[in-house]
Amino acid sequence: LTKVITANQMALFSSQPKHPFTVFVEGNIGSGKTTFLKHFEKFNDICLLTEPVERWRNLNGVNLFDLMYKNPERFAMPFQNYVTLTMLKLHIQETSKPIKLMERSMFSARYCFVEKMLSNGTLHEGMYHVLQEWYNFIHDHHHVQCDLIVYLRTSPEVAYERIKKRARDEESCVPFEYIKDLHELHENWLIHGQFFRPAQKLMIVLDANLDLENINSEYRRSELSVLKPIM
Ligand code: DGT
Repeated sequence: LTKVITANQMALFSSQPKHPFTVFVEGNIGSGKTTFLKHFEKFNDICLLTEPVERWRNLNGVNLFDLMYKNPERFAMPFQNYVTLTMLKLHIQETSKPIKLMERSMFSARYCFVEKMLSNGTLHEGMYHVLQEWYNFIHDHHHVQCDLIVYLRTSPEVAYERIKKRARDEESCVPFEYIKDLHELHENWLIHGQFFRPAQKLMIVLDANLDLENINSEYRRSELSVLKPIM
């Protein structure tokens, strides 16, 4: 079979950078990742990839996200499995834009959430090891680009207040302790080097405790680094 490629498709293929400059936006729940991504909507050269929460909420009519919070012993494992798949799809998603800005990554799922689930007993050791095997397999067989990490650093108190204020249904049962532990896990991973951190030399840490009125100057502080390929 001969595949006919139109002139437009040819132009698209040749203009696709193989590995766009890729930025992961990381930070605790409630640190303002979504607002950060919105700040960059005005730049045409950026492919913005928000976290697939809506897909976790509706997997053929099943709200896996809610089940993970309400019945973690039973649903943490399938949930993390699905998070891995949906994040991997974003990691390998191609774009013709020179910059790819992603909300979170497979790494925060692995080094923050999965670690937390192991330590609080939600994930049985056996399940944990199955997930590790998947992460190692992906690491060995897929190229996961990362050129820069933007860490939106908050205190757990501020993150918790924001979570309470926005009041997502599924998160109503999240206790302060969970947010505090997730904060420590982000710190251990991103600041203290406990786990592998992609883009070893390039990370910007922003003060994400600032309120909406004052956070813009922090966001602007990151523009030079995020927009580096097109400056
Ligand atoms: P933002 O904009 O910084 O306030 O961020 P959020 O809260 O919109 O996004 P994120 O990724 O911090 O969290 C969304 C929800 O999904 C939150 O309830 C935590 C949960 N979540 C995200 N990734 C994972 C994961 O890998 N495992 C588990 N158990 N939960 C996750």
